[in-house]
Amino acid sequence: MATKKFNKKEFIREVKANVKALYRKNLEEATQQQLFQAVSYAVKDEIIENWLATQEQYEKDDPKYVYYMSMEFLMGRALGNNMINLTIYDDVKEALEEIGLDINVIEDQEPDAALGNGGLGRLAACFLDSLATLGYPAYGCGIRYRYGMFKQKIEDGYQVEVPDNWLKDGNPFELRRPEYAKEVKFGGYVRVEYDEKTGRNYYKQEGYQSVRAVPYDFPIVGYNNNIVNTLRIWDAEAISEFQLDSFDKGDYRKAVEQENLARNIVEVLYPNDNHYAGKELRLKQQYFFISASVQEAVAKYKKNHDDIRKFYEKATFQLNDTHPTVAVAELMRILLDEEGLTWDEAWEVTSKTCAYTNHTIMAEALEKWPIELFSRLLPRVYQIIEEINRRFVAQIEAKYPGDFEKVRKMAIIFDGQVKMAHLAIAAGYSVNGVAQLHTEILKHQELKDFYEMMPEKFNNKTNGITQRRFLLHGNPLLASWITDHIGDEWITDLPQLSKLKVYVDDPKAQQEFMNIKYQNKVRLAKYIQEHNGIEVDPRSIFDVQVKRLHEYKRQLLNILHVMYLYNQIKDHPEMDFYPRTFIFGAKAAAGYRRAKLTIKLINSVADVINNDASIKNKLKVVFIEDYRVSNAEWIFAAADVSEQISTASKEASGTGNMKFMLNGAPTLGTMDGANVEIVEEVGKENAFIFGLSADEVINYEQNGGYHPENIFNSDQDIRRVLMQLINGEYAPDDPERFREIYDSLLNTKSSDRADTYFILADFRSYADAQKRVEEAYRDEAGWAKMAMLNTACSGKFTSDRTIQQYVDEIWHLKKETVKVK
Ligand code: Z2T
Repeated sequence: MATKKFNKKEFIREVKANVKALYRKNLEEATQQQLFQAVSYAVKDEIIENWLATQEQYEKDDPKYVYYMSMEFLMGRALGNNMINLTIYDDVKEALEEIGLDINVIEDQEPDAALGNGGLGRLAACFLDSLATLGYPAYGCGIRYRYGMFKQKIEDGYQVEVPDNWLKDGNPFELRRPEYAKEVKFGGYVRVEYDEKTGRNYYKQEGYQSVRAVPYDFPIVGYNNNIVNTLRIWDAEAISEFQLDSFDKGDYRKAVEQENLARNIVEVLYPNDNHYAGKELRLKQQYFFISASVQEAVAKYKKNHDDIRKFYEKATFQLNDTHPTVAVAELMRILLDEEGLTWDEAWEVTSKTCAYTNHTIMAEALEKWPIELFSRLLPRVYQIIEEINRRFVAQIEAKYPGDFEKVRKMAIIFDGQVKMAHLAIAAGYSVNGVAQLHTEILKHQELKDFYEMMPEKFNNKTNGITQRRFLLHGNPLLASWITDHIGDEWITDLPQLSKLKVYVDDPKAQQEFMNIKYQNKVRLAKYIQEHNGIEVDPRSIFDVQVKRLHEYKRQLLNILHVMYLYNQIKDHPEMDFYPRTFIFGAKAAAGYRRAKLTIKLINSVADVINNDASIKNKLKVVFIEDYRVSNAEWIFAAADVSEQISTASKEASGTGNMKFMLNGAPTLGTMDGANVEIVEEVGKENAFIFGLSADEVINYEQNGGYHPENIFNSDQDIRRVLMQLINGEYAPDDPERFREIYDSLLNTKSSDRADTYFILADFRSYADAQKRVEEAYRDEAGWAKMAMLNTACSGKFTSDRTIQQYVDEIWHLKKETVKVK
């Protein structure tokens, strides 16, 4: 099984040769960026043989593939991860040292591949890692955005978005594959022709515009198993003039339009997490990569098979939320119009191929396209969806005769809109949620009607994360400590971490464990000093909330509590208070005003508190600029406390919670998403749980009875904090600045109920839980034990387990093995 042996001399020679060939320079003259490129090409060389061997083996075995269809792949950096999975990290490190290079500096030159927003995109990346490591044939299918998630600058406390030109220096790991280019058509109209011979109607799209989809392949290296799968992301190019239909030759206006279409389509990732904006260009992006990917999947199948009616035996499409759901109709179109299947034949194939994952119950995230837009952009695909809807509605009516309510609630097309979730559920063979609680809410609340009609489709797949990136690479000190104690099998079998349980009461192990945490805090403190210019004390409690900024995630609850603590310390300077550093990291969607104002609030509170010498460094507040995958690895490793404080029922799963746990940070959180399962694994005595339950929240939402103003009136600490939002305490130059936030908590004049996310309802119990954190931390041995237990009990949350469950219960793939020649 082991990979072929690493040859240090050869590797060094290759790095030198690459610097020459790429930049006409010697090592000494090259910039760090150029050295990064040279090293990466040398590592790519190590990958290529395995990549070839894997694809050859697959070709021979003719396995079933999963196509993981996703608008987002939040990959982060590739170099470090590839070296880790090739098991050459330490070898390369040594080789580089020999020629005077620091592997950390080299790795730091690589821009993150930030082709995603947050949890959903990072989940896709973890899944690819696990698929390759477990040896399952898989393609990631997505878009090669020219600009990924924006870079965040903080200016005067406000977020400023800077374009992420991640490809500007060239991307060493990608491979352009023009031989697999596909044409994707937009607009025009559908002409129907009746064929006397076959007695069938034929549908042809005419007067359309088209773009050329050109795939770029990224290697996905399995851990120590010679397997290399492929992430295939599509770039858009203009159809060059000599490829135009003879009909269109000389049509200058059309040529220009098609060029613009190509340029716009893959230009930039929409920076919205859990929010649907309904933009036409977004639908174009969706159809663009889906049409190209489905065409490619069908073409690949047809190379070795002639009965397209058995397509589903060799391919399954996992739809990462509804964003790729147009795949349902595109597959139908190809089967009907290009492969000549009957409707029933095509439907059988499609409904045995497509499966759908739901990632949120937030209503504002639901994709509902206006018919006008949809049918104008995708006229033939729309016709097909109309027919799917007609038949589905007939099914509903047959099952619930006379119940028009059911049709109203469940139809795919209704009220002038195309409802993508309904399409995905009606057409797919599986519907899954991403944590137990989330799946229960889907079955009994959000998707109740669908669950009642087709319960067999519904299942849960609790999310997971890859320990290769978030422990082995991100926390090398802890990784090697663990390996010293229980061996290294945890790298591919995370539940083995439970073997650490025998050490949790051992004072020496406790000390070593906490010493590693301390060193990671020193590493993060340096990063904060360099990037934020704030000095933090690694001996203070590092209390961390890093995730996208969203009202339901309640960063506001956290910072209001910081304001409350500050009041306490000012009022009672003699009070015993264990020094705390509150660390935030979060990007707000560019158009999400209230989220951006919350960032300003956090930074304003930080300004006041960090510059108040009277509190003697008991409190620090840090907002880490440009939170992203690469700095996340360091942040998780350094955290003492994991803030997972969403309003119960709103966070489908969360995955950051799992990364903290793996790195030994107990959860301070609500009973929401996967927190519920984390507590189940580690025990509630090793977490700090507070707040309303999901049932209580849902009950308030459905029956009313929540009155935040009563809390405001009866709790003077809370009232004081809220008043500080509007008395200029944190905005002396403009006391009205945070009025909107104050209003959101108390005023019903906005269209929503006041305090939509139950911040006042949960404030006291949150403050109590924070108090328990402080008490627990004072007990050094007790805390060390709790931290170690979190790591030891995190085995369930590997994405290897999640992927194995997808394979066993949804995809039914067979494991491949690859021997290296
Ligand atoms: C996203 O990151 C998530 C859900 C979305 O619903 C969209 C985006 Cl961009 C459309 C997140 C969930 O909020 C989070 O709870 C979950 O852990 C993650 O997806 C992966 O399932």
